[in-house]
Amino acid sequence: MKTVYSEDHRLHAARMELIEGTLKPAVEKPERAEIVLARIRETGLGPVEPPREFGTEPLGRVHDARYLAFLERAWEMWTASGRDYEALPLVWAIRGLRAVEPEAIDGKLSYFSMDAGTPITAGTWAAARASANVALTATAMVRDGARAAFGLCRPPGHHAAADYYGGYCFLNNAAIAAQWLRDQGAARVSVLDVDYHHGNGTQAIFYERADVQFVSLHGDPRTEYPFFLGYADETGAGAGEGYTINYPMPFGTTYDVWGAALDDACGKVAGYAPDAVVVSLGVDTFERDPISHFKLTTPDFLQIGRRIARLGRPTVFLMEGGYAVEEIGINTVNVLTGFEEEA
Ligand code: OKP
Ligand code: ZN
Repeated sequence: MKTVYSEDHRLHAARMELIEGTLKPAVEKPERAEIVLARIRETGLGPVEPPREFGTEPLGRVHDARYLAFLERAWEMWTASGRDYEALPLVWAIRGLRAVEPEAIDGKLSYFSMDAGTPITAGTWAAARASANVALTATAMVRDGARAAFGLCRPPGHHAAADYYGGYCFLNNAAIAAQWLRDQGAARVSVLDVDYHHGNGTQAIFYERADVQFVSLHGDPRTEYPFFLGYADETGAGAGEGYTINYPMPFGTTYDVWGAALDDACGKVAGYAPDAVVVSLGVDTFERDPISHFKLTTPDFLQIGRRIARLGRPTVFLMEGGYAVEEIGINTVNVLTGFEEEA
């Protein structure tokens, strides 16, 4: 299958990230995408192509205009107020406080974010735009008849909602892709999120809709980020009732349990009969991922690809997380080659 890749992801390179109470070198770093790209070239998975420019219209179909305006100007406002290091928020409109957009950039960072672990840098907006174009270009390949395509997105997207960023995500690439497919005439689209973390942003965007199904396998939010979404009793609301399906699993989960959940999830996708499937492909379920707690092994990732292929649907794979830099290439490409073997 073809891969879509842009070097512009390098424009987003945070030095430090607030994690576990300390500033540490960022784990969501450019090497991640470069190692996946190197593995694609090494295995001969298929051609690597640059993204096309889709403009801001497809972003506005998913994200609020005020949020996009904030993202575009955040760095400029941050540096205009005298700072030249990465921007982080520090206070949130928790219960009882007023959720109104402040004037000052420090307040805006808080208003439009969900955590303090997602730095904004000089190139964040450009990199996030390129990442969305990567997703859309891969999606257009599938719309045009390809069985599958891989968007090597960075930064990732699934924690970003209509009007907030977080979890290393700014624009929700999978949601933008799914919405674009709908706007291109697909009747139903499934988003299958296999990243270790719950895709809270994608869920929130489609929660009250029946035209995009959201199915996610992830670390139980009782004990894992993003903590405040991803429970099994979240099943959609209103017209969307029944179209969100969550499989939270405990620390230590191995492929016997995870693969059974994937099998069940694929049954739900097949029952929905989507015109296309968007896979939020995180490989942070890997046993040696530095920030995660599942125990999938390198060969397990081949099985994931094979199972998804058996859905027999046009499929867009979009890169989300995965931080074991040594193995991220082999594990990601294993999903894609597993898919191709079975397709
Ligand atoms: C992004 B993606 C772990 C801190 C986690 C945020 C994780 C974002 C993951 N102790 N901080 O879903 O891979
Ligand atoms: Zn993740």
